Amino acid sequence: MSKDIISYSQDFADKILSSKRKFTLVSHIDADGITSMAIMARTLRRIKIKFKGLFLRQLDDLTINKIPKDNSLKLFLDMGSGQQELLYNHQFDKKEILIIDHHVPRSNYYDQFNSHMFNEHKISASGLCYLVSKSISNNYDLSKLAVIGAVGDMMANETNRLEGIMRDILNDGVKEGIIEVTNDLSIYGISTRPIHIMLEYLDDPYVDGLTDNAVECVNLLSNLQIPIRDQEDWRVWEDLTKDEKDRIKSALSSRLSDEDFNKLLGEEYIFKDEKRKTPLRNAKEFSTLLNACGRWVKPKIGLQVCLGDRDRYYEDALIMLKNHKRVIRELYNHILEKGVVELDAIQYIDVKDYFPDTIIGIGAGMVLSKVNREKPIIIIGDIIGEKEIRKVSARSNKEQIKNGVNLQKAINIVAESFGGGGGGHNIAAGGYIPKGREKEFLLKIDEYIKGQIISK
Ligand SMILES: [Mn+2]
Repeated sequence: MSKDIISYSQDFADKILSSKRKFTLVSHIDADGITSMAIMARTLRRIKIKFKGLFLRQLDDLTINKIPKDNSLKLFLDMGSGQQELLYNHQFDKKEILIIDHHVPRSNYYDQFNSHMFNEHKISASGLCYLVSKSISNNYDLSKLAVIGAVGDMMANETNRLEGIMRDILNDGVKEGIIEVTNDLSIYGISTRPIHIMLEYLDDPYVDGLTDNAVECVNLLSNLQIPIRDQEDWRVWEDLTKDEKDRIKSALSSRLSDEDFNKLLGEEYIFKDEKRKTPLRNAKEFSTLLNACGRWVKPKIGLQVCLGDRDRYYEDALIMLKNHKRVIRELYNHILEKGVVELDAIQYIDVKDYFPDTIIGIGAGMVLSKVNREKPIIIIGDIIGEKEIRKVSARSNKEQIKNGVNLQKAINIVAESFGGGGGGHNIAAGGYIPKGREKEFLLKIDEYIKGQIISK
């Protein structure tokens, strides 16, 4: 490595500062793309560089026509490194393109700041944008946006904490006094979900007697002498005292294996400058709000929230988030209404094009306890814009795994034998198969899982 990532980010910042052109920022519509756009927009505004913004679902043959043919400097965020040939073929000049990206670069025709050049694999595009921004000026406050993008892009998922250079970025936010790192339960909803509902919704790991069982969750809390309401409102995890939290944690740990219990623990990044009991209060919920805006193709609403709107756009974003959760709930009800088809070792349902492929795995996980708990569930669905391939999502549970089920292997091997692909974990996996071969695929995966159980 000839240069380290920090000094490279400074060189890259100089390229931005020395440009006399107007800017066009082009970014992706997910949480990482939206926060990347927000970081660069704020950075350029602070130094009075004019720019326009453009969000793209992806950069391909169709969408490239949206890139203006003008003399602006096009700064690509969270995309671009893998599409340099496409840009080149569309006659974009080397002088009018800059790229900040963390996807695998395909070539190096244009100037790019890409984490793969430094062997950094746990930094988001928002993290890279922040490094550039910090080289331009002391924009430490923007570290919060960088953290949201990283959490949204699942950079913290493997170890339940941000690592490497992303950790240094996190620490900038801590030093600024805007981020607090807690090492505690790390699950969705610590700032907004009433505690009994937070427990009821636990699905990874599934907690016997609590998951999907609101009555038992309320009972547990009353047995532990933890009030679920205060005078004004339901209490959320963030409202509890350390002692109350410890009591819940030990109740959970007594119901789970050490391995499963540890899955629930990890870091949460709390934003002290945001209102309590809102989805802006922690990185997981903030990034989910942005991803919901992206899935409904309204990234600009998310951007306005990142830029500070807490009024009209924020209200809209809350509606997106509600919609997102509602669709997941509809999928859940749809599966229960239609019912699954049972084979010897699996059960399945084809949800056609009724739901976005990005959420069918979430639905499969939620519904498993309501159908046959002894067999893995497989959901097949269409992928928007794809005619040739279909999405497959599979979910299992602890008991099935004890009996030998390993969905990661099953999906990976069987999908590949059909010319598709996939993977994941033993309890949850997903992949792609060619359209028209669903029946064969299901029969083969049924055989394969039968084999896993027998050979156990
Ligand atoms: Mn990204």
